Amino acid sequence: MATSRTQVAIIGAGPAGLMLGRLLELNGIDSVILENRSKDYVIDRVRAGVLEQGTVDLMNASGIGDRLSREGLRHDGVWLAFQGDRHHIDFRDLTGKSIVVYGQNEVVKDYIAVREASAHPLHFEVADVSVDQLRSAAPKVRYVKDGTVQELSCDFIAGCDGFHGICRATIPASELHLYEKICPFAWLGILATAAPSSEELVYALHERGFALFSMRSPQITRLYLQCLPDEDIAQWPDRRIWEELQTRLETADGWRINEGPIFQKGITPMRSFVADPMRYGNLFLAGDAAHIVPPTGAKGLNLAAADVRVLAHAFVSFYKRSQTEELDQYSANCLRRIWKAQRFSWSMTSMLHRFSGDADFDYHRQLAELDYITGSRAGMTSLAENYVGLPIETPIPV
Ligand code: RFL
Ligand code: PHB
Repeated sequence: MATSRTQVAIIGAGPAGLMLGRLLELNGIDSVILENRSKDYVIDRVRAGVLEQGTVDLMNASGIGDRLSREGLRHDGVWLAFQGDRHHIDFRDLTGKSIVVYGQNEVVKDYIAVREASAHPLHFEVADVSVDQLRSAAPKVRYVKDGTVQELSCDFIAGCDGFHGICRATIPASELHLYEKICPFAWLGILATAAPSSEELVYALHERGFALFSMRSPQITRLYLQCLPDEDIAQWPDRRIWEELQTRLETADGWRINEGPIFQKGITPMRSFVADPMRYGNLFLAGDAAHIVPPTGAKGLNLAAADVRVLAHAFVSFYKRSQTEELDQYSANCLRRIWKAQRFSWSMTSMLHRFSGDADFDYHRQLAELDYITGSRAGMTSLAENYVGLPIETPIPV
């Protein structure tokens, strides 16, 4: 068995692990990132698209903002569509802030490039990752790389290995409180080569269910529609997808989505999930390893970035000033923000989806909620300030 040592072992090369590795590197703290998938798989995985200002600021401060500022699409608002009308929520006017549309895979690509240009290791395709001695001052990570068993000793482990990772699963059940709510529906998402037909996102509630119009670039449209959680994608040929999207999204002002060849299709189950606390001994959980939100509020990637900002700040304060208070407060500090994001994501999800067996009463209540939100400056401001991202107190540690 080969042995080695680092200061922080990071499990997972998704946004959380990569962003953390970069912040540590900029502060002269050593880390090793271990990822069980291949580089291509990690880059090609299609996921989030909306970055809050706080996430954009983190990328800029990390020296990863060049392509983002060239190719990211700044959006100053979104549309809410129901009963054939589109209503604009003007973020800029209501909050002074905007969001940026830039694919998560582009974020990951940019971070991988800068990590690979650094002297800090990032290992893809490692197998059998396990973590041990978590309550000791020298936790261990074991893994297999190129057929050799490796043991990595460290001061801390950052569990950035997503919802299905091994880090959270290693914590004794008696030490964690898990909160979970499974949604009774899923999203069918597509990417199509078609110019976006609106400059901003459109969230729609239709009698037949939710639909979302989004984009990735001036040439690529991203669309979602609510479907059953056990839906068979084979039942959704392209023509059926377009017909359903057109029906749910069309508005009386004549707005229609542009169609084009579909080159990616997938079904995403939806849940809300929180693990509390986000720490066990010297293992710290960050991002989807600790929490999941339904994607309706576009919060998952942004929450991962916020966790990592707080965690990196706490590591810097430990290594530079020998202080442990921030590490001790990490979980409570993040969970306050996470529960607010859960609240917002759930309110968007419940306002915009048809629940199976919904009585007419509920549908009309949802329409009234949309009517209230879009007709009241207070309602619009509440949605806008949550959507653009609540302020993060912890400074970016660079
Ligand atoms: P990730 O991205 O899941 O990365 C975890 C990484 O860990 C690896 N891994 C392991 N590595 C080593 N050993 C093991 N045993 C391992 N087990 C797992 C995995 O291969 C992976 O590379 O978690 P992270 O970094 O916390 O990032 C979270 C975000 O990916 C996620 O919250 C967002 O994608 C959620 N999300 C959205 N978030 C937003 O902020 N805005 C959006 O617009 C938005 N839209 C979305 C979304 C998620 C979606 N899906 C598919 C779930 C839209 C969709 C459709
Ligand atoms: C996306 O573009 O993938 C996207 C946008 C907004 C959401 C979820 C996903 O709420």
